[in-house]
Amino acid sequence: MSKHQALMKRCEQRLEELSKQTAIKSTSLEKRLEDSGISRREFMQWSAVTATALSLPLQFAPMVAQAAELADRVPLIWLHMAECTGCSESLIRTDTPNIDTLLFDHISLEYHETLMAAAGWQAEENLEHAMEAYKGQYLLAVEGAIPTANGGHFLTVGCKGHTGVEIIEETAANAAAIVAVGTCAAFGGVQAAAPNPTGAKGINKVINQPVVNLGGCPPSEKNIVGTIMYFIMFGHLPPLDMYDRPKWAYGARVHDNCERRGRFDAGEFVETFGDHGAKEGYCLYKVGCKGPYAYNNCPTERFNHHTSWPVLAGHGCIGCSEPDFWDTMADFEKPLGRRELHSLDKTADYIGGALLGATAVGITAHAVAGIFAKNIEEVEE
Ligand code: FSX
Ligand code: SF4
Ligand code: F3S
Repeated sequence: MSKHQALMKRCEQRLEELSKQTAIKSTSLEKRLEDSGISRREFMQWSAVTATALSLPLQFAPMVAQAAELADRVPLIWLHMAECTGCSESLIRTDTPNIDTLLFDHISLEYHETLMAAAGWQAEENLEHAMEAYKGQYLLAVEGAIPTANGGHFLTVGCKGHTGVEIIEETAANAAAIVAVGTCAAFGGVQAAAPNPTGAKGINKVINQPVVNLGGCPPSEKNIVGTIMYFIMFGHLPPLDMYDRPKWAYGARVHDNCERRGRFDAGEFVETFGDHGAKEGYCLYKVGCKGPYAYNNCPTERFNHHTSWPVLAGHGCIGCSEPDFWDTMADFEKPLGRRELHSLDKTADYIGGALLGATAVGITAHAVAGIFAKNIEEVEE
């Protein structure tokens, strides 16, 4: 049996198992789509696009559709730790719900502090009930970093005053899979920026279980929903990169798929915001774009229903999907390589150690070739 056939078989078995389970929600996805004016044809198109985004062959499109319909069999517990809630906003804050946001309604969302109506003791009981009723079955999504200093007391949540560390340890213990939504939950994010007084950490530094990291501050709705879809389809986490991010979403650099890449290769750069080059859509490298160091699918998947992404909006990428980006990518509006010469070695160490691993920066523009040659040497060593 080929790998492709084996994967299809695994997906079919998983979907068959799910279809035998009772739906936790009473409204079908079909009804939700109908109520929102989304046709079956549009739904099938979405399934094909989602299969492609997940790096699956197109033959998987009908299974994506079936998995979306069966999402009401999968309980989801979504926790908020130290963060800004931008990750939830990325997914839900929209005028017209699309299929990604509808799917978030359809999945059995048992607990979500921003969205649920319950508060206080009632909320606490809902969480305890969901953890008990769906022991070993629920998908746990966590948004935000975990403060660990001072016994974890920089963050307490709920009327019982449990610390973030305690809540994560307890909820993770019986989760079927754990998703760190956003750079804060994955790597600590801005909360962990130097000198990190609260000892903020990504969740995989707090618990000893596999965690899929969705880098991005915030990650796109596609990366959140796609990861949930993958879990529904296969019952386990997707293939991951060196920072435990799904390869289907974080396998290429922002720079590799950027629509301004031709400008970069031609040596056409914005020199200052608002200049002639900015109006013409020149490359933003010289005003600090960190697309050459960031791994994410922002140029292809975009944000807000595929409307835009940072570079299209006119600002460089700040590398928000990378560990420690707050410290390693600053200044956000200056290139790393344009710092004072005496700091170049340090910069290259940062890039080599924290960001690029063994992958060299493939850069051809004459204007910056010298600066990057130094970085590439360091990276390849
Ligand atoms: Fe962090 Fe998510 Fe940035 Fe905000 O909660 S990844 S600060 S967009 O919202 O965690
Ligand atoms: Fe795009 Fe930034 Fe790369 Fe320029 S440096 S091509 S703006 S990602
Ligand atoms: Fe973040 Fe850069 Fe994408 S800033 S949103 S990784 S373009």
